[in-house]
Amino acid sequence: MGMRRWILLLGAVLAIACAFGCSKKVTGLKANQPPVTRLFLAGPIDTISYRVRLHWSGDDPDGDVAGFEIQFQPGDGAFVDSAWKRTTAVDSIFALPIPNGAATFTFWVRAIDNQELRDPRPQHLLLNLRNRPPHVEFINIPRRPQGGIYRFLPVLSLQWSGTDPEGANTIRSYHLWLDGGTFDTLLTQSDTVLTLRMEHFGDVSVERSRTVYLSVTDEDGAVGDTTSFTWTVKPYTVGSPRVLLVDDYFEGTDNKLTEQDNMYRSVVGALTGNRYTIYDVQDFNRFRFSRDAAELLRHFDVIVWYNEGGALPLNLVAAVDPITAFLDAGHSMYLSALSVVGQDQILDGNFHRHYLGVDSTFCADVRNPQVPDCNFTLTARITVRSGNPAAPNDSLAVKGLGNNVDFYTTTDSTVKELYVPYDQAGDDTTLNGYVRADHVCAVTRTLPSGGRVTFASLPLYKMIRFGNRDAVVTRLVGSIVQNARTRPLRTHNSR
Ligand SMILES: [Ca+2]
Ligand SMILES: [Ca+2]
Ligand SMILES: [Ca+2]
Repeated sequence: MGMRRWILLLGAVLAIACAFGCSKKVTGLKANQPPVTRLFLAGPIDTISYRVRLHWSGDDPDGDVAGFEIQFQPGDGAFVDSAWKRTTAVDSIFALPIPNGAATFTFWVRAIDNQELRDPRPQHLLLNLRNRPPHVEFINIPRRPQGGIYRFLPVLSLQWSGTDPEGANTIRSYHLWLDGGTFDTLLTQSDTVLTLRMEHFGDVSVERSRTVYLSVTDEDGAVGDTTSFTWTVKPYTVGSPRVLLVDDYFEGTDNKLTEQDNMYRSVVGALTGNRYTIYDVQDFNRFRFSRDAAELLRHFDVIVWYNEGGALPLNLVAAVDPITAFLDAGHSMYLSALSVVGQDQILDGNFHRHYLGVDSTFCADVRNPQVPDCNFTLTARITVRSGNPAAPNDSLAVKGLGNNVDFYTTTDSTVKELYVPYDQAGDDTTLNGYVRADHVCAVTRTLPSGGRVTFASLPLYKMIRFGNRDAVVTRLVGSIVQNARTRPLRTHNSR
C-alpha cells in the first residue's frame, strides 16, 4: 500500500493569525532562527480508528510560521526528504489505508518560517490504527416452495445488506459477478438491489447451474468475505415469434403434469415446432418482483398463460403492469383462468376493462346483482356456443361437470365474443334465469397497439364431449401466435 494513499479528508484551515505566532519579532543582523514545531493528538494514544484527527502548531523566535510540511511513514519509519507535503492547515482528519485489520504509521510534521527555513527537528507521533472489514449478505433470497435448489428463467433480482463495524456509511462499494465471467460490476454503497438481465447470463439456451458472487469493500480498502448464491437457470428457447408458456396451474406438491398441463404443452409445442419457453410456476415459484416480470417479458412476443383451476392465478398480480406494457407495445397474450373475473377479482378494473374486455358491472347472477359471483357449473346439458357464425361446429361441451365458470358481460364494441352460453336442453336448473344472452366466457380483442388478447374464463381442458377440444384450443392460441407472426417484430423495451 503506497503511502501516497493517505487522504487529507478535512483541510480544516484554522489559519488565524495566532496559529502562526502572534507578534512580529524584529529580525536583526543575526542569522534567521528556525521555527519550532509542536504536535498533539486528540484522544488517547492506544489503538485508534483509521480516521484520526491530528493537531499541530509552530512558533518562530524571530519571524512568523508560514506553513508546515507533513508526511506519514509506515511503522515507526523515519521521515523521507522527498515525501514532505506542504500545507497551511494545523488540524486535519486523516483516513489511512488499513485493509488488513491493524497497522502502525508515523506522522511527521515540521514548521516553515517566513524565510522558508524548516524546523531541523521535525515532530513525530506513532499511531496504532485499526480498521475492521465490512460484511455483506444476500437478503430475501429466492426459494423453491417445495425445497431444493431454486430455479428460474435467466432473470433474477438480488438484494443484499452490508454492514461495517465502523458504520454502514463507511462502505465504499460492492462487487457483484456471475461465474463464467458473463457479468461483473462494481456498485456504490447505495446500490443494494440489482436485476440480472438475460444478457448477463451468456448462453441461456440450455439449463445451467449458476453462481453469483458478492463482496464488499469499505472506504479504507478492507474487503469483507465473499458471499454467493447458486441456483439453476432454466433455458430460454424461442422460435419466431418468441412464445412464453406460463403454466400457472398446479395441484398437490409433486408437480405432476395435469390434463391442462399436457393440453397446453401439446398445443403450444405443435404451433411453435417445440420452440417455446416454459415458465412452470409451481416449479420456479412466482415472480418475486414486478421488475423481474418486466425483464422477462422483454424477450417475448407472445404469452400463453393458463390456470384453469379454482385457485387464484396470483402470479398474474406481480406481472400485471409488465403485461400491460407488453400489450401496449403491440404484443399478444392468451389468458385462460377461472378466477380472474368476479368476487375474487385480483386484477384491477382498468386491466379487466381495457385488456380483457370485461365490463366493470360484470354480474352473472341477474337475480342478485349485489353479489358479483360468476361461478357457474356447466353440466352436460349446457353447450358453450361458438360466437363465430362461420364456425358453428366449434361449440364446446363438458363431459361431466365444469365448475367455477365465470360468465360476465362486456359492452366494449371492440371485443369479439368467442364463446357464449347456450342452454341446449332448455331446462337446466343451474343456468336458467342466471346467465343472459349477452354473457360471455371467452373473448378476443385487438388492441389499439396492434397486439391481441384472448381471454377465456372456462375450463377448456374439460370441454371434451364433442371431441373438438384440442382443435378449438389450437385455433384460439394459434390466432394469438399468428397475430404476432404476421406483425413485424419489434424490440419491446420495458425500460
Ligand atoms: Ca525564523
Ligand atoms: Ca471498516
Ligand atoms: Ca402445472
